[in-house]
Amino acid sequence: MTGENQSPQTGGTIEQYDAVIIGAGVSGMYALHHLREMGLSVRVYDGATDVGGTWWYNRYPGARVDGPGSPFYGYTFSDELMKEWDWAETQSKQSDVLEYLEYVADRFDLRRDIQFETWVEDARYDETTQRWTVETSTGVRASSQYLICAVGALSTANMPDIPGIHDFAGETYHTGRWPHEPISFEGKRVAVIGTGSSGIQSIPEIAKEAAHVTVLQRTAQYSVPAGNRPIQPDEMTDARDNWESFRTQMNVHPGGFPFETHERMALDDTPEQRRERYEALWQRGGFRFFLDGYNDVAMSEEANASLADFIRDKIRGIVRDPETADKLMPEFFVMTKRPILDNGYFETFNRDNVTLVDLREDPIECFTATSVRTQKGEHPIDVLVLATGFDAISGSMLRLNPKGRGGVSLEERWSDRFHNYLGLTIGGFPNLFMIHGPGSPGVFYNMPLGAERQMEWIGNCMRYLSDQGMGAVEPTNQSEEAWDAEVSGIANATLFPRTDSWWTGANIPGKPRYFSAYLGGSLYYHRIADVAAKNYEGFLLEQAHRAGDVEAS
Ligand code: NA7
Repeated sequence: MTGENQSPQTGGTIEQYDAVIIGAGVSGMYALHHLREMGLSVRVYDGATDVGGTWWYNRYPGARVDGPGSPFYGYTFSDELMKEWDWAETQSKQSDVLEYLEYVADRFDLRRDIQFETWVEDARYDETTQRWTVETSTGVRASSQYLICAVGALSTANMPDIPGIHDFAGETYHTGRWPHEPISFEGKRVAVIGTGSSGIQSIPEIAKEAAHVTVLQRTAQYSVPAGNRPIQPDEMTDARDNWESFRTQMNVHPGGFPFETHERMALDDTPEQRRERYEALWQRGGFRFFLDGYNDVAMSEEANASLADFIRDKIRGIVRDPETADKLMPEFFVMTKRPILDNGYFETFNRDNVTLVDLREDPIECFTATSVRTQKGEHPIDVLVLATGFDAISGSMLRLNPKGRGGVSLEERWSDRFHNYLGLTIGGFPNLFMIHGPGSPGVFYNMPLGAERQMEWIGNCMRYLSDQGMGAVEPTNQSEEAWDAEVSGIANATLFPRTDSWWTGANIPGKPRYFSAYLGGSLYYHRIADVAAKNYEGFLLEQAHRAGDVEAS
């Protein structure tokens, strides 16, 4: 159904669609393609000027894929796309990933159904019509049966609230909101707050150019060499020639990559054998350092300590000044914050123009117009880089703050926990679907592939509703509670919830602190398929109020 209606309240025009998608990043782009292939009318809204989502925003120096990388970080839905696109490096640069996404947008003619520079300011469910109405920053209003929230797990920037930060008169940039024009650090004194992936990727690049870099570190981090290298032509050929087999492996692998799994446990090996294995993996570098080691590292304190000690020794071996090396010693369970890949991060502290401030022993007091003042001294600066991360996983849903049945807002519904069923749906919010939301594998899975698989489930659910003459679907409270217990049960068997991280929401003051991602890997896709096979067990289906509301074909 496509068309326009008059709004009863304002008399303004409301565009009519089967589905509205919020976000034109990796997930929203696929959602659009998939729903269009199903024959539905779809409109996508995005605040940016083009596709890419997180890859459009995160243009900071050194930004690269920092998980298992190319050629397997990308869409799998099109064999032609796989044949046509050449990846240059294993850890693709942000600009290469963005170029790929732009190519996908061209290749599948996506932009004709995307309205850019349009921020969705409100989304409300109408129980009578069983439809959502969205209001946007450009004044465009739209009504749709389905609302697909592809709002990004890492897209709501975390702006630190530090006394005087707004008095700072120099340039300030957040890594997740990086300007499009080139930023020169030449001859400038720069302070970087934050040593997560974004800080650790950008600090070595900034230090190459700046007069001086002051790194303001709250938590010392484990990081391993990214092992980035060019992808050889025969590797791309192999990936293409054996694509069917790679894709099958990706679908069964716990993280969505075509890697062998193993049953090795650290505690079954001697300390010497462990070191040998860690050393070989360190020399190769890349995210597989964490995957190809031992399976008990995320479960057992003792196994965890063997890997943590190894990395701490590496840091001590790289950083020449022992006092700086001491400050760089991470203390939490390794892997319980997002593992980090770097290109010469620890080596950067051997440069004369880099100073490390440990905020745990020397906290920031305030910013002035020209400096950052810590308890032990004043650091004059020209540029402030905020590598302070995101209100992750649930943050962008809360920023959207849709209003469901009875006008209840998501903020109210999620005040204590991120209630959801299957990481896809929320009770009281019929016909709303999330991609990579809380309760799903999200950032713990190959995100383009995860988006495809979640979206296929959503499309099938929509088709089922249409076939059954149903107008609305939402989970019961009991199914949400059972899902919450399942998600928490898996997480609580690991060390992950024991560390403060953006995975647990601990980086955002006042946020419910618990581990909300589904850690069961590809088991998730069996679980959601099983629910569908049982005629959407755990969901309430409501008859369509008006004929013609459901036209999924
Ligand atoms: P992260 O991993 O959340 O890192 C943010 C960093 O900023 C981290 O070191 C935080 O310290 C630090 N931080 C945040 N707020 C403050 C304040 N107020 N004062 C001092 N330090 C602060 O975000 P990233 O963008 O690096 O990484 C997200 C990425 O993970 C994503 O883009 C993928 O690449 C993978 P903390 O550790 O909380 O003590």
